[in-house]
Amino acid sequence: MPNTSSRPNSERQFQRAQGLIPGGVNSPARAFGAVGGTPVFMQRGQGAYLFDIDGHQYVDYIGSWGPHILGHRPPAVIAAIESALAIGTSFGAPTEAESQLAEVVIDLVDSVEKVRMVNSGTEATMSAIRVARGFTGRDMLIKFAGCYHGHVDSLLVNAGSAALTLGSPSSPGVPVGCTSDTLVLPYNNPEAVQAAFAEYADRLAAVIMEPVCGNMGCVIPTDAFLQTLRQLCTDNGTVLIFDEVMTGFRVSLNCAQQRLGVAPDMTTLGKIIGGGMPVGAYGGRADIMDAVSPVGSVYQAGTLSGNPVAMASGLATLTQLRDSNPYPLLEELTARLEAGFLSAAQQAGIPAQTNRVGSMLTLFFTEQPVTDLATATASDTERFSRWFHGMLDRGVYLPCSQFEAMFISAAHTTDDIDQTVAAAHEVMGLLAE
Ligand code: KE4
Repeated sequence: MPNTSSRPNSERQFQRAQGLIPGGVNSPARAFGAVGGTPVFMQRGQGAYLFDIDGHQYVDYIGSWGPHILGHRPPAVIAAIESALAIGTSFGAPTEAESQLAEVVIDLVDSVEKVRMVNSGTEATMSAIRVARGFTGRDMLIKFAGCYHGHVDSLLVNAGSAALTLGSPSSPGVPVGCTSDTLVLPYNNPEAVQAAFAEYADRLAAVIMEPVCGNMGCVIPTDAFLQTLRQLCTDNGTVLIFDEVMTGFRVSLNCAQQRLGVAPDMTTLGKIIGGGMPVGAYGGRADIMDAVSPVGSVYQAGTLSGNPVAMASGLATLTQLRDSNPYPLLEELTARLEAGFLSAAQQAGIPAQTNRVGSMLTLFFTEQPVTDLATATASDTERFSRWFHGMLDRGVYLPCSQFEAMFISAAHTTDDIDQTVAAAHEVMGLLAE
């Protein structure tokens, strides 16, 4: 079992970074805030592995928070990026590459008839909401507690004090007016959705949700929840937005919507669509998407949207996923890991639950099934922190929060899984002490 616990260079670089960048990181998720300790500074990635600046190797179960479903530096993706670089980086003019990626997205995501490229998942969800509001002429939104859709003002919102009271900002800097049209409901609660539509139907522009949630840890929707949402949105002309930034091309080549059998009106994408380069996208029914400038009057724009290098990376990624179909392997490897974690917890007498869809997996330290934010936050986060560091010190790089999903890639091997499970048995034994 490797011992990666000594990381003096990461300590030094984190000290330096904290004087230059807020918290020393360019995204809070990387700051180890939920687990304590010093973030690991990485030197490079290759296949299923990350290598830190202290010379340690880790089996990577974050994959840059989702994009690297093929592992780090898949040859075809790197070759495509290098070819694109040979002819330039960005022109601020249309290129064929944008149409090529759009064609693949429209081919793979049945509910998407037109699509607009942006540069991040946040841009995708922010734009989709604006389009839904412009298309319907309505202002109100429904989101669900525990779902995260990027740092969009109208979605950085706490649930109202009572079930059907409108939300309040969850971050300083978000004016009350930005969230006063947002209703926050419990996930997997069809009755709450029915009550909200009974109260606000003709004011609701959109419902936005993670079709499989990854941001309270992995939480799986019930069929009743999904069917209720779909029917009420259809009956009331409310736009159903599936935020597939995490699940898109992850839980199936055709996204969560195909796996769940529910077609949204709009879909947002990110992460895998860029293959590690900055790409987001939003798309959906043509009548809705034609509301977007310059066809319609809903404004959205971006200097680097659809830049050829990012398009090449995304196109090579989706092409390889379509041609190689790694999904059966991903199911098998992730199921093996899930079984190994549960077995290790059981042998150590540690209460644990797992939720898994495809190669998205979360191990919760709790006795009860996790079906929404309330049951997720009942997990033992102190025990999770010890689990995280115990695994990290044994060369296993897990998401640094109980409320994230871990990801397996097509580059992982059965050996990687079995070594991870062996480390899990050691750490669970320590947790039981
Ligand atoms: P980005 O703006 O980070 O590309 O995407 C925002 C976003 C939108 N929708 C969903 C379902 C998401 O999961 C995300 C971003 N996910 C987080 C991790 N849970 C990214 C990690 C980070 O913020 O650094």
